[in-house]
Amino acid sequence: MLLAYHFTNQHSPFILQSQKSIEVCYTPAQYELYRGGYDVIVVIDVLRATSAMTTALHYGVEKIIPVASVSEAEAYKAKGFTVGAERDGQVVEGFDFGNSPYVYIDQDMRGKTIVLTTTNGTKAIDIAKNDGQVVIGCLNNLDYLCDWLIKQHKNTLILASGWKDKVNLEDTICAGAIVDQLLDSKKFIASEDSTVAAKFLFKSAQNNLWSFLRASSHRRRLIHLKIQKDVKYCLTLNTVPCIPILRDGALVKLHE
Ligand code: 3SL
Repeated sequence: MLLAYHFTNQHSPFILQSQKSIEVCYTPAQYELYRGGYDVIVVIDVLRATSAMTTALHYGVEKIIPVASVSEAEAYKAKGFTVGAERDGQVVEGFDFGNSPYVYIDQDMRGKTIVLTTTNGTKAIDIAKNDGQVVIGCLNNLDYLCDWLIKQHKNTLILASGWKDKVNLEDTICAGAIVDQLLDSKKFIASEDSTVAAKFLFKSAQNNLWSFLRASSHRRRLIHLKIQKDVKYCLTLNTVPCIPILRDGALVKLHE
């Protein structure tokens, strides 16, 4: 508790009754430790799922139905839906597209409903979908999302998608950037070490974000697939003023 107060409220010795929690869960594998008690769950998968979803809705896709498995995606495809599927960074054979944000920039997908399954991002959405209001975060919508979260002022969990249940650098840094803004507002408090560590990592990285993120293991994986353009896009801050929100099983653009 002492750490929490010191960490969050350096100018006041009191934790305000009205402060809400902001915490970070590093991977879907740790989610059971956090389940319950959060009103808002921010799912992030910077490379590339949540960056692609945010871009899709910003560029006019009407709805994204996220599904956890390739077999669910196949069932939608059989019904005539436009379906994207990615595993290990690559488009799954037989599907229309994978996980590149440029799909939605380069093609006109306005007004469409699409179905999407990805290695980690849609799995994270799936495990959290019944536990609170799920919204989507990434570096592309960072400030816009933080402003909205501060306005909501609710107990908030950031669920990083990681890589196959392991921690990853880009999601942790993005989580730390969100924590930093929410704590700065003085309306939130953090007490878990995962949250403190994410913020410290972001603080160490913030003036040299690109070099830090160059060390990310998933960036190296994606570079082998020759999609540097996607990586650069996903690691760029505040380019997309859009918050995807999960409503009735589909992600739609939040209209304030
Ligand atoms: O893990 C995911 O959901 C994807 O973002 C992975 S990839 O960026 O398409 O490789």
